Amino acid sequence: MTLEVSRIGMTAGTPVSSWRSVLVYGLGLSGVAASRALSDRNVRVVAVDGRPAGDLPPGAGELLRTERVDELLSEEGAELPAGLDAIVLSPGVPPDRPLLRAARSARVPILAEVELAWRLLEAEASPTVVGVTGSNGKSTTTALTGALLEAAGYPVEVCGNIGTPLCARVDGPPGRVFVVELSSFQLEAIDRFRPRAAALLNISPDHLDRYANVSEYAAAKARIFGRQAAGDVAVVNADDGEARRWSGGRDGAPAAVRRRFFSRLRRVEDGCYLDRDRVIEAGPEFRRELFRLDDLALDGLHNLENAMAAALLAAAVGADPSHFAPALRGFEGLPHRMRLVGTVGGVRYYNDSKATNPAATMKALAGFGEGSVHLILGGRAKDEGAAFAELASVAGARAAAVYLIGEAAPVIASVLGGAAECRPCGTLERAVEAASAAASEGQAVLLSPACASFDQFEDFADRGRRFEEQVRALATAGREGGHG
Ligand code: UMA
Ligand code: ADP
Repeated sequence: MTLEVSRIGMTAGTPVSSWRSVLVYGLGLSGVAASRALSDRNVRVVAVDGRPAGDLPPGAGELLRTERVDELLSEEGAELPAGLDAIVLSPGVPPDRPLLRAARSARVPILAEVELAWRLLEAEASPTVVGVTGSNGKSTTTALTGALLEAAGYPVEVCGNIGTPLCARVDGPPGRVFVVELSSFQLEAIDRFRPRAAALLNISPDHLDRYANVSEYAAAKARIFGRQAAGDVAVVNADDGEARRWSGGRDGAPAAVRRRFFSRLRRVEDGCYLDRDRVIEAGPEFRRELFRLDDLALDGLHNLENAMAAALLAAAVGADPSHFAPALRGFEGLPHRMRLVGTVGGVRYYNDSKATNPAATMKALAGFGEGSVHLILGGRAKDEGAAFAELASVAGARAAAVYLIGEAAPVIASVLGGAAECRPCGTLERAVEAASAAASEGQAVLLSPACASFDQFEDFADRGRRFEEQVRALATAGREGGHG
C-alpha cells in the first residue's frame, strides 16, 4: 500500500528562490526554524497555530515582535491567505486540518519543514544528508552515526526529530554531513528530499492515532528511500520482516539503490552481521571487522542493532571504519533511554521515559530477570490498546508488579490485568512512591511507559526529569534516614 499522496497534497512547486509568500503551519520548533530561514531569504511569512501567541515558545514571540513573521492566524476558522507559494508544515500537524484541505483544493504545495531545508541546501551545493527512521532506536542511531562520522574527521550536524530542526542548520560552512532523524510525520510531506544514505531500523505499531493502520504508517516511513538513486545506500534491518518488506519493491528503494542489510542473527551478503563476538562487514568482494561486541559502551541487543546501522551509514558516506571501535567505546547513550538514575536501598531505578510504544518497553524488559522489576506504564496510548497484547506476556514474566499512570491506565489494565498485577496510581509521583515501597533489595524500578507523555507532561524529557528528581529525593531521604 502506498501512502495516498492526495492525503498530503505534495506538488513540486516553484524554486524557493522565487518565493514571495509562505504560510508556516505550527510555530513550534520546526515552524520557528522554517520561518527564520524563509525570512532571512526575504520571503514574507504568515504563521498559523492552534495556540495563542502567549503560549508559543520564546522563539516564536521574538519572530512576531521583530515582524519576521508578519501575522499569526488562529487555526480556528482561518482562511487560506491569497497568493501563497507554499505551506511549510510542522510534523505534529495532521494532514486533515481544514486549512490544508483548502490548500490542496487551491493546489498550493505543502512541504514538510525537512523538505524546505533540503531545497535550501540543494540550492547552494550538493548536500550530504544521512537519514534515519524506524519505530524505535532513531535518536540513538542518529547520535551514534554522528559520533562515528565525527571520529572519522567529518564536520557533522546531528539534527531532525532528535530535537534541532534541519532548517536551523542549513546556514553554515559547506562540506558538512547532516545526520537527520526522520519521523513518519516528517516523511509524509517530503518530495525531493534525497538522503545519500538512509536507514530503516524496524517497524512496529506506533502513532495509530494518526494513521488508519500499520501499513499506512509503514508507507510513510518507506518514503525515506523514495528519491534515492544510483550511488545512494539504503540500510535495512534484515531481522525485521516488515522493515525488509517496506525497503524494496514498489514502495521502497528504487532498484538502482544499493541495499545493505544488518543482522544479529545471520550472515548477509552485503552489509554487516554478528559473527560470535565480532561485527563483520561484507561486500561483493570483501569482508572486514567493523567492531567487537565489547567495544559497545551501551547495553542491550537493540543497541547492537543501532550500532550496526550507524556503522553502515557512516561507511556509506566514506568514513574509515578503523575509527568506529574507539567511537563506540566512548558513546554512553542519550538521556531518558535506559539510564540508571541511582540505587536506593539496594533497588536500582531506571529512566526509560523515551520508550513511548510497547515494542520499546519490551526491549527494555528483556534486560531484567523474572519477576525482578517494578514497571511504571501509561500516559497517552497511541492506539486503542491492541499493541499492549504482546507486552502482556513479557510484562507478566519480568514484572513483580505494574504501576499505571495517565489516560491509558484503564485500557492497559484491561489488556495486562490477566498477566501481571496492575496497580492504578494516577500520577507518576504516586507510582514511584508505590513502586519504591514495594521493591526489595536486588529488584529494580523501571519507568518505561510504552505511551506518549502529552496527557500529563510537556514531553518525554519532562517526564524523565520528574522521575529522576523524585528518585534523587528518595536517595536523599534514604541517606538522612540512615539507609543507603
Ligand atoms: N499545532 C497546531 N495544530 C495542530 C498541531 C500542532 O497548530 O494540529 C501547533 C502547536 O500548537 C505547536 C506547533 O504546532 O505550537 C508544534 O509543532 P509540532 O508538534 O510539529 O512540534 P515542533 O515543536 O515543531 O517539534 C517537531 C517534532 N514534534 C513532533 O513531531 C510532534 C519534534 O519531535 C522534533 O524534535 C522537532 O520538530 C524538531 O525537528 C518530538 C516528537 O515527539 C520529539 N516526535 C514524535 C516522535 O518522536 O514520536 C514524532
Ligand atoms: P526513537 O528516537 O526511535 O524513539 P530512541 O533511540 O530514542 O528511539 O530509543 C527509545 C527507546 O526505544 C529506548 O529507550 C529503548 O527502550 C528502545 N530502543 C532503542 N533502540 C531500539 C531498537 N533498535 N529496537 C527496538 N527498541 C529500541
